[in-house]
Amino acid sequence: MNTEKLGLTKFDSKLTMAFLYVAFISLLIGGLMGLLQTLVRSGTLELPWGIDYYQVLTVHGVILGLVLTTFFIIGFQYALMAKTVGISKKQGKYAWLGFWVMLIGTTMSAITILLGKASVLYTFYAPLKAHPAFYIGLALVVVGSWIACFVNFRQLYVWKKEHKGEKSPLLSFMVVINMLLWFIATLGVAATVLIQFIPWSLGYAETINVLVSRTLFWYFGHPLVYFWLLPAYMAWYAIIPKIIGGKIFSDSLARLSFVLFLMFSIPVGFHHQLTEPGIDPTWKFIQVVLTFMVIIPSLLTAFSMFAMFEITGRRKGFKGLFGWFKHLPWKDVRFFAPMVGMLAFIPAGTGGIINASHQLNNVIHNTIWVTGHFHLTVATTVILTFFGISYWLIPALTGRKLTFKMNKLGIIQTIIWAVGMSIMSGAMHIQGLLGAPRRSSYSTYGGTEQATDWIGYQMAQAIGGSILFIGIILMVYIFVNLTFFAPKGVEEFPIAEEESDAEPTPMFLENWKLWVGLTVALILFAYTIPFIDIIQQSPPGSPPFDW
Ligand code: HAS
Ligand code: CU
Repeated sequence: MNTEKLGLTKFDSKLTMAFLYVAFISLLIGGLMGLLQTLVRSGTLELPWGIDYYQVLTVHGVILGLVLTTFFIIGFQYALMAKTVGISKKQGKYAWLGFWVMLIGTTMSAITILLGKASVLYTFYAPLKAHPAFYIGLALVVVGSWIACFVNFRQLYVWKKEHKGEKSPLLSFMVVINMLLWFIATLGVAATVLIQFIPWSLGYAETINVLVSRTLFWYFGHPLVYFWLLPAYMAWYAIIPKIIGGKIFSDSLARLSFVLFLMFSIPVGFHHQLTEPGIDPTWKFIQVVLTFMVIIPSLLTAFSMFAMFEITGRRKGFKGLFGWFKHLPWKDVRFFAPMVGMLAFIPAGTGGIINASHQLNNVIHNTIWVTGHFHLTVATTVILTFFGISYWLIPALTGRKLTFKMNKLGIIQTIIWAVGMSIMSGAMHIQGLLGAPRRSSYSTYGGTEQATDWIGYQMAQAIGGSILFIGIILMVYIFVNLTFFAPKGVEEFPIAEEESDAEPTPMFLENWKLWVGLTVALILFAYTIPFIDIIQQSPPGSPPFDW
């Protein structure tokens, strides 16, 4: 079995593949729901058999935003950890336990949604009420993912004990940062689900404190987006250089940017609640400032990507201002797909900065602009990078080869994705500026002039959505091919090396106590006083709004 040669045992490969199966099945189901939504919203389709628009929207958001991402990320991270620091048999057993807990939880929540008992969207805002099994299922997914956190922490701990005084492999450091971020963030969602939603949905509590639940949700909801982004950054920093024949630009800079993400991702949830009454504007302002701090590590990342591309190109002898750019390996899908993801992140990140600007947020909040924003970030930058990873990871795990034909199909897939998303997300951004709401089914709004302006953009979204669905079918086809049918062979697991003359990475970057301590301090600073305020000043809790 060639995967053994790559430092991945059959056992490790099976583990990661189990997570990837769930991820790609989710892609297919969730993608189909997305297509249905754009068709309904453009007025071209009425859902048959009493299926409700908001039910479809919940499946879409939960299965793509929460299930696909979490499963792909945890599976990918296990492969990175196995490859860089190793995984013991015992750790592997716990990893499987986590997988099953997550899968059982996912299935429970999925059933409630499919039965129409949980059409509450992926943010499950109170007072919309779902069946208790929906919340219990979500709690299980979180608990399962915590098992993954502790397995990853343990893996690095054991490695460190055996390699005293050495710095940890970059990718294992990044995985541990991402899992720390996830663990601290999910405490918020676990608290609201366990203390508020489950008792309330079971009928033990008559009312729910809406503002507390939303605050706890966004305490989790913003770091959630960086939990999606950081695995993509892992590939950008440490894998793409190898694919293009270069070296890691700076190990220290990469670690610093991850540490900054850990510290600044969490105390910023209020930028999703800027229009909400009940939160003191001073604290909203403070969290907006912190949001601008969390932009810095992305700017550091952009800088190191450009530097790495240019240095690699010039080293290969390509001259002129942009010679290095033209000569990047555009025909290698392992590079091309993430690169298109990076390019998309330029407008996507700019949109994020607009959202975070308090005054501008008033213009776009609750409009479909926001939907456009997150389809560029998570559904383009992140997912195209995940596809880019899949082209080498799956064959490396299954002992197969990425053939010329599949590489070409991957390039076509990427182009289809870029075109479909430009149309769909572009139309969403413009329509949002024209005031069109997000999270809403088709309506003519009584034929008002403003709503008439929106319909053309809805059509464009349906066209973009249909193109994207073709992209999804292609990607699932590639997944099946790489898993079951591609010819046997050895596919490289590309991990880049550092520049040989690089300055040594300062050891304080691995001072976990310092970083976790600062993270907790920042969270306490940003949340304690406003949270006390929210609890003390809240209006009476809300009874459920049950469909
Ligand atoms: Fe966001 C809403 C602010 C990034 C996802 N965001 C959302 C929602 C989602 C989401 C899902 O402040 C909706 C939640 C809901 O359902 O209500 N977002 C930001 C900011 C950033 C940001 C400041 N978001 C993301 C990422 C996401 C994501 C990443 C997913 C993965 N977002 C907001 C705000 C809202 C919001 C408000 C609430 C809106 C509202 O009112 O509801 C920043 O992190 C962005 C920083 C990024 C950059 C870009 C750097 C560029 C790079 C690429 C370099 C390219 C290269 C290519 C090297 C500054 C790194 C080379 C090219 C060559 C030509 C060679
Ligand atoms: Cu956010």
